[in-house]
Amino acid sequence: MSTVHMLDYVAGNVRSLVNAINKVGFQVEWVKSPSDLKNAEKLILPGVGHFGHCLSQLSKGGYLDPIKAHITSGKPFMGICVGLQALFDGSEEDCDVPGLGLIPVSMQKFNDDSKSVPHIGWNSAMDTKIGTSGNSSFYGLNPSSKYYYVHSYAAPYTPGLLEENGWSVATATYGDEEFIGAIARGNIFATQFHPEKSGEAGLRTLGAFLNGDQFQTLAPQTSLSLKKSDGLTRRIIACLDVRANDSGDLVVTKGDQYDVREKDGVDTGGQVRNLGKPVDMAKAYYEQGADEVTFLNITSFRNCPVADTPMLEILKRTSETVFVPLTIGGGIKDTIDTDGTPISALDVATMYFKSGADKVSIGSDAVIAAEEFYGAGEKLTGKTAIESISKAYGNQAVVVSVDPKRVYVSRPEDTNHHTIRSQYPNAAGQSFCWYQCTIKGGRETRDLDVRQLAKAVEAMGAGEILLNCIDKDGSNSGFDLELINDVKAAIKIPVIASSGAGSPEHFAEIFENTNTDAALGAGMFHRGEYTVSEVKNYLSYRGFLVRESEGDR
Ligand code: 1PR
Repeated sequence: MSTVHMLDYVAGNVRSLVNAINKVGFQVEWVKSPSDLKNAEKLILPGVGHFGHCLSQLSKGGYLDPIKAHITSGKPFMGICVGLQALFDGSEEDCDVPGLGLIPVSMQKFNDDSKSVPHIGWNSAMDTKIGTSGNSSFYGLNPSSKYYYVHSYAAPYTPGLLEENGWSVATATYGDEEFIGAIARGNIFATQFHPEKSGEAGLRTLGAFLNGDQFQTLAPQTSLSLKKSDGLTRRIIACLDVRANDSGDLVVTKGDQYDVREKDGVDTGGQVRNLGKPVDMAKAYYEQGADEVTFLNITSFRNCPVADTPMLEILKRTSETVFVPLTIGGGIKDTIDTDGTPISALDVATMYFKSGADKVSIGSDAVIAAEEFYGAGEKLTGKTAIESISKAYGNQAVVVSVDPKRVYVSRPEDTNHHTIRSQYPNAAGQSFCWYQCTIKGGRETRDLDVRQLAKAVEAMGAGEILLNCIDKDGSNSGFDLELINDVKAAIKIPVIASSGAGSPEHFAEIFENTNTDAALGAGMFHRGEYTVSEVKNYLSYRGFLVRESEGDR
């Protein structure tokens, strides 16, 4: 097998990249010291998180000059995400730290007046020359494919500026901002998106780089008239609630209002509902076109050492066949191992990232941290799980999963919490309600409302909110639109709507009536009532932009 050298200079989830490289027929050799770079023929520089931190780490480790020497020697070089940003002059994210200065542009933060930041999801990488100089593109980038991006800073695109100096550029558009999604010249190639998380389209691009396939002619039917409008698609996420069944095997389960035990049946009454095997089901959803897969380990690690939790094995196996982002939730908090050793939330998250997760999702611990945040007069301690994980791995790696329940009141003055006037009064005729946060899988309610939680965790550095709703969970009656609108209005980070999906129409309804960034389904997929592709086909028919799975074309 041919080899590619890779630099792992900051904590980052590189396992999925290694899996993707293996999948396209190459193996990774790690660069452990600057002198290893002399032996590198092909070099990949991945990167996540903070621009200044990444560049300072490279500089401190003595890597900057050997990287420049590799690039000037003409040997193949690929930068991914912050690895792309490193090639530029610098970034607004840290004005004191310069980039390599190979491309005379600086990264700017997305203007966040009208859109969620970070920019998370599937967007284009459209070669700017398509349609002007024939029908070819660089490194297999296809104008009708979508690629997975996650970043808050981007290189703004000025037509012609870089092309005049021999660069090939592919762009994406987020809201009204067009930015550089990929760039190449000679031996250099870099992508702002993550090819290893971009399904078949990403694997094609990675393979093209590794095989030195710089320019490719596109199929004649490739549309040259694709518009440069906002290219971000509506994200559809498949969620697998996983727990040990009564025989101790991890199974995918699903309940309603968080009760996952069978209610009737002579043989099944009281047992954990078993809907299938986690790895197989995740693969099936990937093949159906799920844009992300989320695992919620709803009983986290009971009775076994943290490092042996079977969930780690599930992630490892899943990440070998699923090339879209994987999120894992459940039990991410400071914890004590079965032998009494303390393990920090960051250590737990690190185990998950090393096993192939791209994001971790924090539930109960986020609620406790938010209560402490308000208790301390809205002061950050730097010590919470959210802060420590987002500092080490970047905000995009931290999702907060929220499990709220409606609490009705007669008048807003009857509570200190933020209320909404609902179109759906309760049986007592009360139409005001607030959304109360819960912990431990809904078993304990807390004196905190969902907006307070969302604002606190945004301040701590969470990158995304997974917004469940216990009242709607497993109901098949559609999402709680009022809840989503309430939370979206309070924060800038993306929100994933969850709980209640029962049909493709429910997904159209949520995208039409709220600004949610993504929508998640569980039971309807697990019970085989609809596939992810059926949901996407329906959304597409209704005029929403979705990523087609490559097999559908
Ligand atoms: O608190 O950090 O250990 O995390 C525990 C995680 O497990 C939380 O994210 C919490 O939401 C989840 N969880 C705990 N108990 C349950 C349960 O069901 N008994 N599952 C549970 C929550 C919520 C969604 C669900 C949607 C969509 N599941 O992921 O899949 O409601 O369902 P639907 O489309 O079928 O309506 P911590």
